Amino acid sequence: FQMEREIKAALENRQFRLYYQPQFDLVQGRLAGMEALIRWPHERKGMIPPSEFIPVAEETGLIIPLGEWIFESVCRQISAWQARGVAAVPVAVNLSARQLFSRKRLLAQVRKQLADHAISASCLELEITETMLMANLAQALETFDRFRALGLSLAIDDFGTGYSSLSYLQRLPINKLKIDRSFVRGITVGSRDRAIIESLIHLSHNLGLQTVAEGVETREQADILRNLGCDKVQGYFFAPPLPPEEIERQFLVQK
Ligand code: G
Ligand code: G
Ligand code: MN
Ligand code: NA
Repeated sequence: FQMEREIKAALENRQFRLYYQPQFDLVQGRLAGMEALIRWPHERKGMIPPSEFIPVAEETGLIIPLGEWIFESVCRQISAWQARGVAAVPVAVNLSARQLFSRKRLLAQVRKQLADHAISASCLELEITETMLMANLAQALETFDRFRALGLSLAIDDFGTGYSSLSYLQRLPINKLKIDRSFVRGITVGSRDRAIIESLIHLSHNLGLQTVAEGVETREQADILRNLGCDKVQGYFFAPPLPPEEIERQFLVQK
């Protein structure tokens, strides 16, 4: 109950922050997108990792108001960047299962935020983990169809870790697969992880999907991924999740 109260208070007192982790195009080396990641700088406990409070927010239903705050903040940020004429790239937002279940509210919310901030749906991407997807396939299908109709782009997160029946890939209107970092970690020449990643990239491309490799920490990993034809990368080797001011300073150039 302690954590639940603290999450509520932190929402009311506007203590959450959104960080943004850049994604880069492996061919041109250009900024190609960003993933919004929530941060909670706690006055006494320091940074509380999302792995500690997102599950509590899920269980208690607080993920609904928290998720709304996240969408609102991301849309406000995109709009501010656009107003200042800095290069616009799509921003990905992580969705939780509970948000997926409250489809109507989620859709209404996203529509409202896009309208209020006068931004195009193509500026937003939604990420849903493969595990979540498989547990809620029917809901996900409906929700995804609606979001695609709105013009948002959709990505499967942590791909390769869930029990995926690959048949869902034909049925879902998705744009991207994010290859889980557990495969990237062991991707040396001749490794099994490399073989798996190579197959995932072929699979994605044959289905007309883009691939993003997560958790890229070394130049060697980046080079191998480029040679395998991976489209985009995200990871500490390129940039960690950063506050918006740092994103601007390091990556957003005035047009
Ligand atoms: O940034 P990182 O350690 O800190 O995030 C850990 C996990 O927390 C992510 O893999 C993701 O599942 C979850 N997470 C981070 N930000 C968000 C968010 O804005 N919404 C949701 N639902 N989950 C998030
Ligand atoms: O949503 P997802 O589970 O993909 O969240 C991304 C998580 O991965 C965040 O917790 C983020 O801080 C973390 N992360 C980002 N880049 C790296 C990396 O290069 N290595 C590792 N181990 N974690 C990373
Ligand atoms: Mn993610
Ligand atoms: Na992931």
